[in-house]
Amino acid sequence: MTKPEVIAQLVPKRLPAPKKTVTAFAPSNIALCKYWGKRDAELNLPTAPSLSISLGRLGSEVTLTPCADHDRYTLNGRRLLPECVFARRASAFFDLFRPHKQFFLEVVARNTIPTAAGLASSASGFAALTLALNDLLGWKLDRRKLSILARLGSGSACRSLFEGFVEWRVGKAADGLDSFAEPLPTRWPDLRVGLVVLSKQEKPIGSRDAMAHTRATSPLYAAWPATVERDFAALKEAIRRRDFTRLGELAEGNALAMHATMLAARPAVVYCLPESLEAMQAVRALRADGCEVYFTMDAGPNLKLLFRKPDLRGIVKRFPEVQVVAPFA
Ligand code: 2P0
Repeated sequence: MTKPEVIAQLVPKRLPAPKKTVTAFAPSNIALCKYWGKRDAELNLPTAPSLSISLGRLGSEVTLTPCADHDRYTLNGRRLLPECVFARRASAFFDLFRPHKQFFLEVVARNTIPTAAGLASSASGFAALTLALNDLLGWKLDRRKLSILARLGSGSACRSLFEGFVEWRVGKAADGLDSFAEPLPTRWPDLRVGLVVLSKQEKPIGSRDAMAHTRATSPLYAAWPATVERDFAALKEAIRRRDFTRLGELAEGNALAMHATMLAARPAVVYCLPESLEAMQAVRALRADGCEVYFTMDAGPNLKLLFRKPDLRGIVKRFPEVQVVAPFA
C-alpha cells in the first residue's frame, strides 16, 4: 500500500481554491510508552501501540503561504537550505498533496521547544504542517483523519494532534486507517514534565534509521513488542487511577528497555552520554531521598523528568536548568 492510495481514501477530490495564508500550531509530545519499530516503513505503521503526553504550548507553529518556483523554509528566523533533512522531508510530504505541479509553499516555522538541544522532534512539525494544510487546502477533515495523514510524515506526529495523554492505536489494517492517535480522558493538573538538556551536540544517528537498524539487528528486539503491549495496558490503567508511582516506574522502565534494544543492536546505537547516566543516578538518588521523580529518554542524550508539583523545589535544586512544563495547566 502506498501513501497516495491511503490519501485518496481520506482527502476529498473536489476542493475550494487554496487560501492565501494560514497558521497552525501543534504541541511536542513525550512518549511514556515508546514507539520503536515499524511494521510498515512506507506508512509509518508501528509494531506496537504507544502512549504520550503533549507539552501544551511547547511545540511548532507554522505559517504556509503558496509561492512560485520552489518551496522555501524559515525556521526560528533563519532560512533553511532545501537540502536539509526537515526541508527535504517536508517537501516530500507536500508532494503528496499539491493541487498542481507548480504549487509551492513558503513555510515559516517557529519552534517553542529548544531545537538545538535535540528536544524538538519531527512530531510537532509534521502535526502542525498537517493542520495547516487542512486549513489552506480546505480539506475539512476531523482530527482522527488528520492524525493518520500526519503519521505519513512522521510516526510520532500522529500523537501531536491532541493535548494531554494520547494513545496511538497500533491497528492491523494494511492501509493503516485503524492506526491513529486519540486523547485519553484523564486530566492531571499537578503532573509536571521537566526538560533536562545535557548536550547540544548533533545525535549520532536519526531515530528513523536507528529504529530500523535496531529492529533488523538487535537480538533483544524480539522481546520489545510484547514488553510494550504490557507497559501500554498498565500505563493506561495507572493514568486512569492517577497512580503516579506506577506511571513513573512504567515510563522509566519502558524507556530503559527501549535503550536496551538499541544497545544490543549490531553495531550498537548509543544515545546515552556520561551526563545522561549521571542524571539518571541523580534522579534515583532524589527518589531515595523522598522526592518522587522519574525519567524518560528518547533518541538523544537528554532526560525528561516526570514529577508532581509539590516536588518541584527539590528537583530545581538538583537540576537548576530544568525547563518545567505543566501539560494540563
Ligand atoms: C517516541 N521516538 O515514541 C519514540 C521514542 C523516538 C524515541 O517516535 O520514522 O521521528 O518519522 O516515524 O516519529 C521518533 O520517531 O520516526 C520517535 P518516523 P519518529 O516518541
